[in-house]
Amino acid sequence: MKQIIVYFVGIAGSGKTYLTKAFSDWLDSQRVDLMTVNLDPGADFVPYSADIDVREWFTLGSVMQKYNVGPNGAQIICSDLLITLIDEIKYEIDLTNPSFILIDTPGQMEIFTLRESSRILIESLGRERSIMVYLFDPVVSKTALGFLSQLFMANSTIFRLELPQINVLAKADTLKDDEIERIVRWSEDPEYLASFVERKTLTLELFRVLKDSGFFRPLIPVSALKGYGLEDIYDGIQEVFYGGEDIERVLF
Ligand SMILES: Nc1nc2c(ncn2[C@@H]2O[C@H](COP(=O)(O)OP(=O)(O)OP(=O)(O)O)[C@@H](O)[C@H]2O)c(=O)[nH]1
Ligand SMILES: [Mg+2]
Repeated sequence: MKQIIVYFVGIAGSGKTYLTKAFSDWLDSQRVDLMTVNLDPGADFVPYSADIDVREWFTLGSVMQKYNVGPNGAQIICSDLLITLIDEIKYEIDLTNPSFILIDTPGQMEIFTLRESSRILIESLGRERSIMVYLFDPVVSKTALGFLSQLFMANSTIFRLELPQINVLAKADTLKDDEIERIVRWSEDPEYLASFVERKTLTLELFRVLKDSGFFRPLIPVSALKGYGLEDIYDGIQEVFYGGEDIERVLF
């Protein structure tokens, strides 16, 4: 089995860090060897013991002070500084050579998805064995337009990072069963989603085109808190790498 690198990506507060922890605990329970990497220099608290942690080199606070910038400017500088750590990260990964590497990405999604350093990191660590788990925020997903917005965001990260993607409905334990059912059906059935959207310009035809363009992927309800959906993520990853799916097809 080849080494697999999993990037956890989603909007701020969507549950990336706790899902990284839950998935790492689950892999551990299955006796799969893994490493965890915290790429968020702004994290106050990381609930898993990160094998590699950018905060050992710099933190958002230290960069704000050193460069006399606010938090947003510091995020950008931190992202650029990431490039200087790539050799070190590779070295540490090669020392342990685990089956899975779980990468917890910075809180502000756009910092990770839009800055060039992330693409360089992904390329350097090995794009062909990398995948992202994209978290749909449960609160935003409750309305059809909120769901649709996230569908576009999820797909824009594919355009940018060019990685296959597993979509999960994060913190599903905070939703009622009928809400989960509806949101999951939205992810599978564009016509059903269209029936909830009251916008003249968003025609059924548009939803069908998006479906044909591969925008719709089934959402896996997960809960880091309750520990469910983790095996489904694992199965989804296996399916992408070993299920005979053509990665080009998964991507585009
Ligand atoms: N109920 C519930 N709460 C969760 C779950 N996962 C995370 N949370 C809570 O949601 C909040 C945000 O979770 P994080 O994992 O820190 O989210 P994040 O995307 O890493 O956030 P940033 O890195 O700060 O953008 C925390 O207070 C968690 O306790 C879950 O599965 N269920
Ligand atoms: Mg986090």
